[in-house]
Amino acid sequence: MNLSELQASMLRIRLVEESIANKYSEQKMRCPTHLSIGQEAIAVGVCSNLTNEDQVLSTHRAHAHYLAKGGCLNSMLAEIYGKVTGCSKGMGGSMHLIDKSVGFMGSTAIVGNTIPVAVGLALAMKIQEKQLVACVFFGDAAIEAGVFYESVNFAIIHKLPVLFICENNLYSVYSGLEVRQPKERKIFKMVKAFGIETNHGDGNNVQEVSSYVKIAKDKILSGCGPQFLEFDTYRWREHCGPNYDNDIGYREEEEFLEWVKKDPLKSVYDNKDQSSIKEFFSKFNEEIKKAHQFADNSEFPSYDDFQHIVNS
Ligand SMILES: Cc1ncc(C[n+]2csc(CCOP(=O)(O)OP(=O)(O)O)c2C)c(N)n1
Ligand SMILES: [Mg+2]
Repeated sequence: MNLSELQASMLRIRLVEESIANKYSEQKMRCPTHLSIGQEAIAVGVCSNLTNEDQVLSTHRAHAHYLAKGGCLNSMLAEIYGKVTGCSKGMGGSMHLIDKSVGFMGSTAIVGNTIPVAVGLALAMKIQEKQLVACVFFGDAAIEAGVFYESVNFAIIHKLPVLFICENNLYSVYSGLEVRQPKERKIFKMVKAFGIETNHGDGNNVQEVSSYVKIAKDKILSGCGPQFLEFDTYRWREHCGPNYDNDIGYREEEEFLEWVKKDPLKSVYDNKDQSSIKEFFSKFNEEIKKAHQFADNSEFPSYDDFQHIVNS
């Protein structure tokens, strides 16, 4: 992807998430919703290097990953509206997205939970001698879960084709890294000590993310084993929900404003009046409006739909 394609993909994700935030108070979307506004460059920079057959796993904050991998927007919004046309038949909500047709293998609410699943998928790829990569996104808090260590260790020992992507947005809900980990610790350095190649970059610079991922993916496919990348970024809105929450005391407005200056979409918003960029805004806004209408007009799952899932 060239720069304008990367920017367009980030803008589409931003506008989708802003539409969710703007419409959330209508009370038609009733599931918890974790927005990744401000973090779009990692999803797009990573997924722009993946093929349809490469597989991706994600977290509770999954919208950007799902969309960047090519997941169907109608099915995502219908899922958030709890409708049967949703990607999990309306029974999973925002945190349980899946679109296997594009290699988006799922997201779950339990922190760290999808890391071993990615390792398992990579083991299958290796056994079947496929030239593919399994990529798993997780936050800075997931490295505090025991399963992270077991999974990375297994992937190293078996030289599995896994790309571990740590989105370090400095917080786990309301707890900053400074109250969770020793001050001097750098995540990518600690993980390197396990015996895996790691790297660290600016997660708000889509081209930088993309170039680190390209190198890491080439290494995986040439048989060097798993790779771990940590990218710095910042979540703009509250941990869960559509609002800003800088007033509640766990982080400072100044810190937030510093990160807003580093908006991954800065160049797009700075040129918003240019006709080519205006076209992107209107095209995506139209698509998003229709997707909300699709979700709103769809049916809720029936008891039979539920029984079908339970029994299948
Ligand atoms: C095993 C487990 N522990 C706690 C929670 C509650 N919880 C949900 S999201 C979250 C924070 C996750 O932080 P991070 O992994 O850094 O992702 P971010 O929300 O910052 O994107 C926590 C603690 C959970 N879902 N699962
Ligand atoms: Mg975090």
